[in-house]
Amino acid sequence: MASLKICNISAIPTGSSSTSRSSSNHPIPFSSNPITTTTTILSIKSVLSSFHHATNSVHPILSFHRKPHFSMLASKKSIIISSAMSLGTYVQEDLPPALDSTSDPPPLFDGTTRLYISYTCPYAQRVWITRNCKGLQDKIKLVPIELKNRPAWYKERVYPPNKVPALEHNNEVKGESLDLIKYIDTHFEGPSLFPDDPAKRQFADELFSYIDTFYKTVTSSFKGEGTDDGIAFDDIEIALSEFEDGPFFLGQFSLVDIAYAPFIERFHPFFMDVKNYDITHGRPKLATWIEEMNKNEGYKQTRRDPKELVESYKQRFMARL
Ligand SMILES: N[C@@H](CCC(=O)N[C@@H](CS)C(=O)NCC(=O)O)C(=O)O
Repeated sequence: MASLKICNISAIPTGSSSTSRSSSNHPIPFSSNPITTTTTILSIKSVLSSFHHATNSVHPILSFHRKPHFSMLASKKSIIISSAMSLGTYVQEDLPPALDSTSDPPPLFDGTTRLYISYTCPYAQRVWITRNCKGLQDKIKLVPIELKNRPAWYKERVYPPNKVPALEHNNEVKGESLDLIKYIDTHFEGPSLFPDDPAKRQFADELFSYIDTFYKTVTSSFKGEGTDDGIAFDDIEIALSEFEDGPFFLGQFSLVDIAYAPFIERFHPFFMDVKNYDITHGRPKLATWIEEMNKNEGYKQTRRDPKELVESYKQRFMARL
Protein backbone atom coordinates (compact mmCIF):
# COMPACT_ATOMS: atom_id res chain seq x y z
CA MET A 1 0.00 0.00 0.00
CA ALA A 2 1.52 3.28 -1.03
CA SER A 3 2.05 5.73 1.80
CA LEU A 4 0.81 9.12 0.85
CA LYS A 5 3.08 12.08 1.32
CA ILE A 6 1.99 15.25 -0.28
CA CYS A 7 4.09 18.35 -0.44
CA ASN A 8 3.60 22.03 -0.67
CA ILE A 9 4.58 23.26 -4.07
CA SER A 10 5.24 26.50 -5.77
CA ALA A 11 4.39 25.99 -9.40
CA ILE A 12 5.67 27.92 -12.34
CA PRO A 13 2.58 29.85 -13.30
CA THR A 14 1.18 29.15 -16.73
CA GLY A 15 0.52 32.83 -17.30
CA SER A 16 3.16 35.33 -18.35
CA SER A 17 3.92 36.79 -14.95
CA SER A 18 6.39 34.98 -12.79
CA THR A 19 4.60 35.15 -9.50
CA SER A 20 4.62 31.96 -7.53
CA ARG A 21 1.67 30.25 -6.01
CA SER A 22 1.39 27.67 -3.33
CA SER A 23 -1.05 24.87 -3.49
CA SER A 24 -3.51 25.36 -0.68
CA ASN A 25 -4.41 21.68 -0.98
CA HIS A 26 -0.97 20.62 0.08
CA PRO A 27 -0.02 22.38 3.26
CA ILE A 28 2.93 20.21 4.29
CA PRO A 29 6.29 21.72 3.35
CA PHE A 30 8.11 19.48 0.90
CA SER A 31 11.32 19.35 2.83
CA SER A 32 12.71 20.02 6.25
CA ASN A 33 14.64 22.84 4.69
CA PRO A 34 11.96 24.50 2.63
CA ILE A 35 12.81 27.08 0.08
CA THR A 36 10.87 30.18 0.87
CA THR A 37 9.46 32.33 -1.85
CA THR A 38 11.71 35.29 -2.34
CA THR A 39 11.20 38.51 -4.18
CA THR A 40 14.10 39.43 -6.34
CA ILE A 41 14.75 42.57 -8.32
CA LEU A 42 16.10 41.36 -11.63
CA SER A 43 18.30 43.92 -13.26
CA ILE A 44 20.30 43.88 -16.49
CA LYS A 45 23.16 41.52 -16.09
CA SER A 46 26.24 43.41 -17.18
CA VAL A 47 28.43 41.43 -14.82
CA LEU A 48 27.23 38.22 -16.37
CA SER A 49 27.86 39.36 -19.91
CA SER A 50 31.45 40.28 -19.03
CA PHE A 51 31.80 36.82 -17.47
CA HIS A 52 30.55 35.33 -20.71
CA HIS A 53 32.90 37.49 -22.69
CA ALA A 54 35.83 36.38 -20.59
CA THR A 55 35.01 32.72 -21.05
CA ASN A 56 34.11 32.73 -24.75
CA SER A 57 37.56 32.24 -26.06
CA VAL A 58 38.22 29.33 -23.73
CA HIS A 59 35.06 27.28 -24.17
CA PRO A 60 33.64 27.38 -27.64
CA ILE A 61 31.12 24.59 -27.09
CA LEU A 62 28.03 26.62 -26.44
CA SER A 63 26.56 29.36 -28.56
CA PHE A 64 24.71 30.78 -25.58
CA HIS A 65 27.99 32.13 -24.18
CA ARG A 66 27.80 34.80 -26.78
CA LYS A 67 24.09 35.43 -27.05
CA PRO A 68 22.54 38.20 -25.04
CA HIS A 69 18.92 37.59 -24.21
CA PHE A 70 17.41 40.45 -26.10
CA SER A 71 13.96 40.15 -24.67
CA MET A 72 15.40 40.67 -21.22
CA LEU A 73 17.95 43.28 -22.20
CA ALA A 74 15.31 45.24 -24.08
CA SER A 75 13.50 45.92 -20.87
CA LYS A 76 15.01 48.92 -19.15
CA LYS A 77 12.74 48.42 -16.20
CA SER A 78 13.60 46.19 -13.34
CA ILE A 79 11.24 43.30 -13.26
CA ILE A 80 9.94 42.12 -9.94
CA ILE A 81 10.01 38.42 -9.94
CA SER A 82 8.78 36.11 -7.28
CA SER A 83 10.99 33.12 -7.47
CA ALA A 84 10.34 29.77 -5.96
CA MET A 85 11.18 26.22 -6.72
CA SER A 86 8.63 24.39 -8.74
CA LEU A 87 8.70 20.98 -7.25
CA GLY A 88 5.40 19.42 -8.12
CA THR A 89 3.00 17.63 -5.95
CA TYR A 90 4.27 14.20 -5.24
CA VAL A 91 3.03 11.03 -3.80
CA GLN A 92 5.60 8.76 -2.24
CA GLU A 93 4.86 5.42 -3.77
CA ASP A 94 5.92 1.84 -3.47
CA LEU A 95 7.71 1.08 -6.69
CA PRO A 96 6.56 -1.99 -8.62
CA PRO A 97 9.04 -4.77 -9.43
CA ALA A 98 10.59 -4.70 -12.91
CA LEU A 99 9.00 -7.01 -15.49
CA ASP A 100 11.26 -9.51 -17.23
CA SER A 101 11.01 -12.18 -19.91
CA THR A 102 8.89 -14.32 -17.63
CA SER A 103 6.34 -11.59 -16.90
CA ASP A 104 2.95 -11.28 -18.53
CA PRO A 105 2.19 -7.96 -20.20
CA PRO A 106 -0.14 -5.52 -18.51
CA PRO A 107 -3.61 -5.30 -20.14
CA LEU A 108 -2.35 -3.15 -23.00
CA PHE A 109 -4.43 -0.38 -24.58
CA ASP A 110 -7.16 -0.61 -21.98
CA GLY A 111 -7.20 3.16 -21.47
CA THR A 112 -4.58 3.16 -18.73
CA THR A 113 -1.71 5.56 -19.29
CA ARG A 114 1.53 3.68 -18.74
CA LEU A 115 5.11 4.87 -18.56
CA TYR A 116 7.56 2.11 -19.43
CA ILE A 117 10.91 2.72 -17.79
CA SER A 118 13.97 1.00 -16.49
CA TYR A 119 14.94 1.99 -12.98
CA THR A 120 18.52 2.46 -14.16
CA CYS A 121 17.97 4.38 -17.39
CA PRO A 122 18.73 8.14 -17.24
CA TYR A 123 16.47 8.83 -20.23
CA ALA A 124 13.55 7.06 -18.61
CA GLN A 125 14.37 8.85 -15.37
CA ARG A 126 13.69 12.21 -17.05
CA VAL A 127 10.14 11.19 -17.83
CA TRP A 128 9.62 9.60 -14.44
CA ILE A 129 10.75 12.82 -12.72
CA THR A 130 8.38 14.85 -14.90
CA ARG A 131 5.49 12.58 -14.00
CA ASN A 132 6.32 12.89 -10.29
CA CYS A 133 6.82 16.65 -10.36
CA LYS A 134 3.45 17.13 -11.99
CA GLY A 135 1.80 14.96 -9.36
CA LEU A 136 0.68 12.37 -11.91
CA GLN A 137 1.43 9.25 -9.90
CA ASP A 138 -2.23 8.22 -10.06
CA LYS A 139 -2.67 9.15 -13.72
CA ILE A 140 0.45 7.59 -15.23
CA LYS A 141 1.23 4.06 -14.12
CA LEU A 142 4.87 3.10 -13.96
CA VAL A 143 5.80 -0.12 -15.74
CA PRO A 144 9.45 -0.89 -15.09
CA ILE A 145 11.18 -3.26 -17.50
CA GLU A 146 14.26 -5.37 -16.80
CA LEU A 147 16.33 -4.26 -19.78
CA LYS A 148 18.86 -7.08 -19.55
CA ASN A 149 16.10 -9.67 -19.69
CA ARG A 150 13.35 -7.87 -21.58
CA PRO A 151 9.95 -9.41 -22.10
CA ALA A 152 9.42 -10.22 -25.79
CA TRP A 153 5.98 -8.59 -25.73
CA TYR A 154 7.56 -5.21 -25.07
CA LYS A 155 9.11 -5.01 -28.55
CA GLU A 156 6.36 -6.98 -30.24
CA ARG A 157 3.32 -5.29 -28.77
CA VAL A 158 4.34 -2.09 -27.03
CA TYR A 159 7.31 -0.28 -28.49
CA PRO A 160 9.10 -1.77 -31.52
CA PRO A 161 12.31 0.29 -30.99
CA ASN A 162 12.51 -1.83 -27.82
CA LYS A 163 13.87 1.04 -25.71
CA VAL A 164 12.74 2.85 -22.64
CA PRO A 165 11.19 5.26 -21.95
CA ALA A 166 7.90 4.80 -23.78
CA LEU A 167 4.51 6.23 -22.93
CA GLU A 168 1.25 4.45 -23.66
CA HIS A 169 -1.41 7.15 -23.83
CA ASN A 170 -4.66 7.43 -25.77
CA ASN A 171 -4.04 4.11 -27.53
CA GLU A 172 -0.66 5.21 -28.84
CA VAL A 173 2.88 4.57 -27.70
CA LYS A 174 5.43 7.33 -27.96
CA GLY A 175 9.13 7.40 -27.15
CA GLU A 176 12.13 9.71 -26.85
CA SER A 177 12.64 11.20 -23.45
CA LEU A 178 12.93 14.88 -24.41
CA ASP A 179 9.76 14.62 -26.50
CA LEU A 180 7.99 12.79 -23.70
CA ILE A 181 8.79 15.29 -20.96
CA LYS A 182 7.38 18.07 -23.16
CA TYR A 183 4.38 15.93 -24.08
CA ILE A 184 3.57 15.15 -20.46
CA ASP A 185 3.99 18.76 -19.47
CA THR A 186 1.53 19.97 -22.11
CA HIS A 187 -0.99 17.10 -22.19
CA PHE A 188 -1.46 16.47 -18.49
CA GLU A 189 -2.56 18.42 -15.47
CA GLY A 190 -0.20 19.68 -12.79
CA PRO A 191 2.14 22.63 -12.53
CA SER A 192 3.65 23.81 -15.79
CA LEU A 193 7.31 22.91 -15.97
CA PHE A 194 8.10 25.16 -18.90
CA PRO A 195 7.91 28.95 -18.63
CA ASP A 196 6.11 31.13 -21.16
CA ASP A 197 8.86 33.75 -21.30
CA PRO A 198 10.24 33.66 -24.88
CA ALA A 199 13.82 34.36 -23.72
CA LYS A 200 13.64 31.41 -21.36
CA ARG A 201 12.12 29.19 -24.03
CA GLN A 202 14.87 30.11 -26.46
CA PHE A 203 17.51 29.34 -23.87
CA ALA A 204 15.76 26.07 -23.04
CA ASP A 205 15.95 25.05 -26.69
CA GLU A 206 19.67 25.77 -26.72
CA LEU A 207 20.15 23.70 -23.60
CA PHE A 208 18.08 20.81 -24.97
CA SER A 209 20.20 20.88 -28.14
CA TYR A 210 23.42 21.07 -26.15
CA ILE A 211 22.75 18.06 -23.96
CA ASP A 212 24.12 15.44 -26.36
CA THR A 213 27.32 17.44 -26.80
CA PHE A 214 27.53 17.78 -23.03
CA TYR A 215 27.16 14.02 -22.61
CA LYS A 216 29.73 13.23 -25.30
CA THR A 217 32.24 15.78 -24.01
CA VAL A 218 32.03 14.42 -20.49
CA THR A 219 32.09 10.76 -21.41
CA SER A 220 35.02 11.21 -23.78
CA SER A 221 36.95 12.72 -20.90
CA PHE A 222 36.11 9.52 -18.92
CA LYS A 223 37.86 7.60 -21.66
CA GLY A 224 40.84 9.92 -21.61
CA GLU A 225 39.94 11.37 -25.01
CA GLY A 226 39.17 14.90 -23.87
CA THR A 227 41.73 17.51 -23.06
CA ASP A 228 40.05 18.93 -19.98
CA ASP A 229 37.77 17.12 -17.55
CA GLY A 230 36.01 20.27 -16.49
CA ILE A 231 35.23 21.99 -19.75
CA ALA A 232 31.64 20.81 -20.10
CA PHE A 233 30.90 21.67 -16.47
CA ASP A 234 32.16 25.19 -17.10
CA ASP A 235 29.45 25.41 -19.71
CA ILE A 236 26.90 24.27 -17.17
CA GLU A 237 28.15 26.83 -14.66
CA ILE A 238 27.76 29.58 -17.25
CA ALA A 239 24.33 28.36 -18.27
CA LEU A 240 23.23 28.37 -14.63
CA SER A 241 24.25 32.03 -14.44
CA GLU A 242 21.89 33.07 -17.20
CA PHE A 243 18.77 33.79 -15.17
CA GLU A 244 18.87 35.10 -11.66
CA ASP A 245 15.33 34.48 -10.51
CA GLY A 246 16.25 31.11 -9.05
CA PRO A 247 19.05 28.54 -8.90
CA PHE A 248 17.90 26.53 -11.92
CA PHE A 249 18.75 26.69 -15.61
CA LEU A 250 15.80 28.92 -16.42
CA GLY A 251 15.81 30.53 -12.98
CA GLN A 252 12.86 28.53 -11.78
CA PHE A 253 12.70 24.75 -11.87
CA SER A 254 11.81 23.44 -15.33
CA LEU A 255 12.07 20.61 -17.82
CA VAL A 256 15.64 21.66 -18.54
CA ASP A 257 16.68 20.74 -15.00
CA ILE A 258 14.88 17.45 -15.43
CA ALA A 259 16.71 16.78 -18.70
CA TYR A 260 20.16 17.32 -17.15
CA ALA A 261 19.64 15.90 -13.66
CA PRO A 262 20.00 12.15 -14.40
CA PHE A 263 23.34 12.75 -16.13
CA ILE A 264 24.82 15.10 -13.56
CA GLU A 265 23.65 12.62 -10.91
CA ARG A 266 25.92 10.05 -12.57
CA PHE A 267 28.86 12.29 -13.53
CA HIS A 268 29.28 13.85 -10.10
CA PRO A 269 30.07 10.68 -8.09
CA PHE A 270 31.90 9.08 -11.00
CA PHE A 271 34.42 11.93 -11.28
CA MET A 272 34.86 11.93 -7.52
CA ASP A 273 35.48 8.23 -7.38
CA VAL A 274 37.60 7.71 -10.46
CA LYS A 275 39.46 10.99 -10.82
CA ASN A 276 39.14 12.43 -7.33
CA TYR A 277 37.72 15.45 -9.11
CA ASP A 278 34.82 17.38 -7.62
CA ILE A 279 32.86 18.89 -10.48
CA THR A 280 31.34 21.45 -8.09
CA HIS A 281 34.72 22.78 -6.99
CA GLY A 282 34.99 26.40 -8.17
CA ARG A 283 31.48 26.13 -9.63
CA PRO A 284 29.17 27.54 -7.00
CA LYS A 285 26.12 27.65 -9.28
CA LEU A 286 26.47 23.98 -10.07
CA ALA A 287 26.97 23.18 -6.38
CA THR A 288 23.78 25.04 -5.50
CA TRP A 289 21.87 23.48 -8.39
CA ILE A 290 22.77 19.97 -7.19
CA GLU A 291 21.83 20.90 -3.63
CA GLU A 292 18.46 22.31 -4.71
CA MET A 293 17.72 19.42 -7.05
CA ASN A 294 18.37 16.99 -4.23
CA LYS A 295 15.58 18.63 -2.25
CA ASN A 296 13.08 17.95 -5.00
CA GLU A 297 10.97 15.02 -3.88
CA GLY A 298 9.80 14.18 -7.39
CA TYR A 299 13.43 13.74 -8.39
CA LYS A 300 14.59 12.19 -5.11
CA GLN A 301 12.28 9.25 -5.58
CA THR A 302 13.97 8.40 -8.87
CA ARG A 303 17.56 8.62 -7.65
CA ARG A 304 19.82 5.60 -7.49
CA ASP A 305 22.50 4.75 -4.99
CA PRO A 306 25.57 6.70 -6.19
CA LYS A 307 27.80 3.65 -5.58
CA GLU A 308 25.67 1.62 -7.96
CA LEU A 309 25.86 4.39 -10.58
CA VAL A 310 29.64 4.60 -10.26
CA GLU A 311 29.99 0.82 -10.67
CA SER A 312 27.78 0.80 -13.72
CA TYR A 313 29.73 3.66 -15.32
CA LYS A 314 33.02 1.93 -14.50
CA GLN A 315 31.85 -1.17 -16.31
CA ARG A 316 30.59 0.83 -19.21
CA PHE A 317 33.38 3.33 -19.72
CA MET A 318 36.45 1.83 -18.12
CA ALA A 319 36.25 -1.87 -18.90
CA ARG A 320 37.69 -1.19 -22.34
CA LEU A 321 40.55 1.06 -21.16
N1 LIG B 1 17.12 8.79 -27.25
C1 LIG B 1 16.39 7.93 -26.36
C2 LIG B 1 17.40 7.00 -25.66
C3 LIG B 1 16.71 5.91 -24.89
C4 LIG B 1 17.68 4.79 -24.56
O1 LIG B 1 18.77 4.68 -25.14
N2 LIG B 1 17.31 3.95 -23.59
C5 LIG B 1 18.13 2.82 -23.29
C6 LIG B 1 18.20 2.55 -21.79
S1 LIG B 1 19.03 3.85 -20.92
C7 LIG B 1 17.50 1.57 -23.87
O2 LIG B 1 16.31 1.39 -23.84
N3 LIG B 1 18.34 0.72 -24.39
C8 LIG B 1 17.89 -0.53 -24.89
C9 LIG B 1 18.50 -0.86 -26.17
O3 LIG B 1 19.14 -0.01 -26.77
O4 LIG B 1 18.31 -1.99 -26.61
C10 LIG B 1 15.63 8.76 -25.37
O5 LIG B 1 16.03 9.90 -25.09
O6 LIG B 1 14.58 8.31 -24.88
